[in-house]
Amino acid sequence: MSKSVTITGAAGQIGYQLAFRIASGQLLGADEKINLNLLEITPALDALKGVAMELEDCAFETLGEISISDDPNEAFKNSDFAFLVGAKPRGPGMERSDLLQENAKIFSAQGKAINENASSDIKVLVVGNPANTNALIAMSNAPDIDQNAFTAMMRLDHNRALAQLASKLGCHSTEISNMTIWGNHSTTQYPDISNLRVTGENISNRLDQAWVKDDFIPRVQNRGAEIIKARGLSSAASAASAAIDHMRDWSLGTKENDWVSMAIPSDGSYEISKGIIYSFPVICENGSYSIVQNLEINEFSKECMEISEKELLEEKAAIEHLL
Ligand code: NAX
Repeated sequence: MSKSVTITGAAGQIGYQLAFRIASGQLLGADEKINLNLLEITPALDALKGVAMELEDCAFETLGEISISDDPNEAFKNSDFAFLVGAKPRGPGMERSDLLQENAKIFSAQGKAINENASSDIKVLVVGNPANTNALIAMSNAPDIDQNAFTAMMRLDHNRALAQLASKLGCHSTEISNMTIWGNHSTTQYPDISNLRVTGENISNRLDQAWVKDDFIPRVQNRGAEIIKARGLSSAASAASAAIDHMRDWSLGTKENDWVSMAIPSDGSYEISKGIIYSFPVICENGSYSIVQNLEINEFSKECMEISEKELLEEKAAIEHLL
């Protein structure tokens, strides 16, 4: 058996990490052959050729064929998994609405190409920002594909939260479970510790609430900027790692007694408006995800969840004409 994996923006920072980790079997394990379809814009095709040459030079046991292209119709042909990483970055003097419009063009074309060419049970993860709204645009342009196939990445935020908590609590991140990030992949996201467990025990009441509100939440919300300040470049290896975590768990299932955060089409759960791609706590089983229901939402959480919902509704309004 082999699976076809498409990576867009494959010559970029995240793409360069992602392609090698996927090709080496870190997405689906050592028994599954991976064919890689790499998409770039025309001026980056030479660089992409170099990436393909390096992939060949790794002689990975799990890597089948590699194809490179600047044509989305080719790159999404029979695709089983699509990582939509390539996006237009914010240029000098560019307003947020311009950024939304520019990316809307890219993601509507890619949505159409997925609709026409991909495997009917493709799984799509949008990483390129503004990720949630880009996912909404791609989904709206792919009417023949199940809407739930379109997701956006919150796993980096989820993992960042686990790392901060592990450091505060003096434990390993794998001992922490039931963390949730609600909302948009932006600074309005809400990292929610209300259900947090350490080695199975609920400890949310034991965390200093001032630390949670004044330190932890803003730190997770602004971790991207902190990395840029330190590294001079935005997060890349951690973003690629989170993208693999997202797809792997979606395909192979989440850990028992735990959940993960994924931005998915809202079905109205927790009174979040339908028609936006919003991050919820989800459990994955047999290749699909479901929202964890009946969690208690206190006043503070409700307020934070609504702020991020409002931002996503505003983003949607700015590109409504393209849906
Ligand atoms: P880079 O600028 O290094 O790479 C992007 C690549 O995409 C470039 O090689 C570019 O040529 C290509 N590209 C642009 N338009 C394309 C198109 N229409 N088709 C195919 N390829 C195209 O950026 P990188 O650091 O890799 O980041 C990629 C995206 O991820 C950015 O939008 C970034 O903001 C976003 N991020 C999202 C995160 C998330 O958690 N959702 C976290 C990390 C990252 O910041």
